[in-house]
Order: sequence, then C-alpha cells, then structure tokens
Amino acid sequence: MCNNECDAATEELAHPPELMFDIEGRNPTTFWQSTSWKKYPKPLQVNITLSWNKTIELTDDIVLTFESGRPEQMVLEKSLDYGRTWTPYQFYATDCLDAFTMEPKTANDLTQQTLLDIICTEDYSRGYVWKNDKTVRFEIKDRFALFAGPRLHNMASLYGQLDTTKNLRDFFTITDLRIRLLKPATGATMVDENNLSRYFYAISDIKVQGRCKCNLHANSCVFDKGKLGCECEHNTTGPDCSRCKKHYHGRAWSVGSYLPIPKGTANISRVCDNAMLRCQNGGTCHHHQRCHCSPGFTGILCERARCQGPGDCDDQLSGQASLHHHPIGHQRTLTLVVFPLLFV
Ligand SMILES: [Ca+2]
Repeated sequence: MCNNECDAATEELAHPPELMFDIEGRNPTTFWQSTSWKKYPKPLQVNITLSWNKTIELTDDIVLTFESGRPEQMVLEKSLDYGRTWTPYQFYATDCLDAFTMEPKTANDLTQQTLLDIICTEDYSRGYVWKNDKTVRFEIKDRFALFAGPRLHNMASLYGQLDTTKNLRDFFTITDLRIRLLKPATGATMVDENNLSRYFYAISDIKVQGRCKCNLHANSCVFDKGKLGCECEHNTTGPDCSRCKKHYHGRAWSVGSYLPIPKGTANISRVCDNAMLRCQNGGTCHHHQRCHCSPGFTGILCERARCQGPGDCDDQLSGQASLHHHPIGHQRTLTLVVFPLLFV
C-alpha cells in the first residue's frame, strides 16, 4: 500500500475510482484507495454507486476485490428505479448481531422458500486479509442453484420459475448498485485511536456480470450515444422493449419466455406441468412437452400475448421465431459499462 505516497494530484500516485474497473491481470494491481480514517473522526464511511441507466439482469456473482483488509461492516444495496429508491441486497459484518442486529447466515442457508430473504453474512469480513482471500461476494449462482441444481444443470427449471414469478425476476434485476462501506478493517478488537491513518478502504476490482433486460424481445443490447439500449424486436419498443410499438397495441404487452433453453442442453426434463411450470392464460399442458395455448397467446407457457398490428406481425411472432434465443448464449458481460460516482 502507499500509505505515505498517495497523492490524488499526481498521476503515478493517485488511486481514482476508475481503477476499480480497469482490466486486471497486470502486476501490480491497480486500485482505488479511500482517504484514511484519520481525516474522518468517526467512522470512515464511503458510498460507491454504480449506475447503468438501464435495467440489468444479473447472471453471475458480484465480486469485489479488496487490497486493504475487507471491511468490518458493509451493505450492498440495489435500486430498480434508477437510484430513486434503494433496498439492501446483503449485509456484511465481522459480527452481524452487533452491527445490524441480524443473525449471521450464509447463502448456503437459503432455500427455495427463503431465497428472497436479505441476510447478513460473516463470511467475507473475518480478519485482516483472512487466509489471503480478498474478495467479498454477492452469491447469485448459489441462489440460482436452489432451482437449477448444484451445478446449474437444470437451468430450464430456473427459467421456468423466472418466467412465472415476478418477485424472483425482480430480485436479480437492477439499474444501480451501491456499496456502503461502513467500517474499515482494523484487524483488532480495539480501534487504535492514535493510529487512524492505518485504516482505509482499497478496492482493485468490482465485477458485475449481467445482460440487458429486454424482456426477451431483443437479441442484442448496444451502447449508443452514451447509453445502453435493447435492439427491440417483435414490434416492441422502449429501453427495455417493455412497450408495444405504435399501432401494435391490439393486445397487451407481455414479457417473453426464457424457455426453451438451447437444444442440446442437458435435462430439459419437462416444459410444462401442473405445478411450477403451469401453462398460462387458459393453455393446457400436453405430455409435459408443450402447452396448447388459447387463441391470441403464445410462448412456451402461453405467457405472452401477441403484439398485433398491421402487416406481418403474426408471422413474425409465430413459433420459434417469437422466442428469445438462448438468454445464456447472449448474455452480456458488463464489467466495463459502469459509471462509478464516489461520495465520501
Ligand atoms: Ca484495477
């Protein structure tokens, strides 16, 4: 660390926020470093806000790599409305009861029924660089595994759930993330009041992987005029393809379907059943392999009304062409598309 050499005004000695989002792999690592506790009587707190200005569906764990000790208290928060309102995603502390009056839990304690619970974990706060592990994670994949199995071998089951359960879909969806660093690592039970310059935060990398939320009405998401946007198909429009195009309002807009996942993927055991993968809008399930939909509805689970209008809308929407090909294959890695703002 550069305790005595940091200087924001000198390029070689500065540690600006951008260094959390450059490409790692070089040696030494590049990192952002906060000011020390010395300048902020109590406590040293920093917010890091990441805004995409676009709705994003997370597809992998969020991973923060600390070059300082991992914080003793921290909250990861999310917004779904471009930063107007925030809700906690996960609490992190060396002592959850003491810091947040919460029982300590881990992602492994979660079940299908408690997946949406917000937990406090002590897994990522122990010690000053505990066993050399410098990362703090938000475990997306462990949560996916509750529906898709331990090695995510049954993604069809997960996507079936995402299709039919809005709360679950929203849980993995964000427009912004906020990391609230509440107490730096001290490495001891008592804070050394005479040596507060020892305490600070330093982060070398923040990984957020996801894909644009296009409601499964687009195959690609492009960065245009400083903004991410879906390239909408199926006569839909809007930043998330969440509206029918003008003159295509014959039927209500509806979200697309995640199913079926790509042919050849293992364990497409069933497409529909009478429990979790129920055919919707009056559709009926045949041999667990397909839904027979009522007129005017389409999608694997008949969950989607058609955007009807002039021209060949119906043709475009029939059969496989109406489905979003393989969300997995088209997921976007957004590690560089972040605009961190730093507030101390
Ligand atoms: Ca870096």
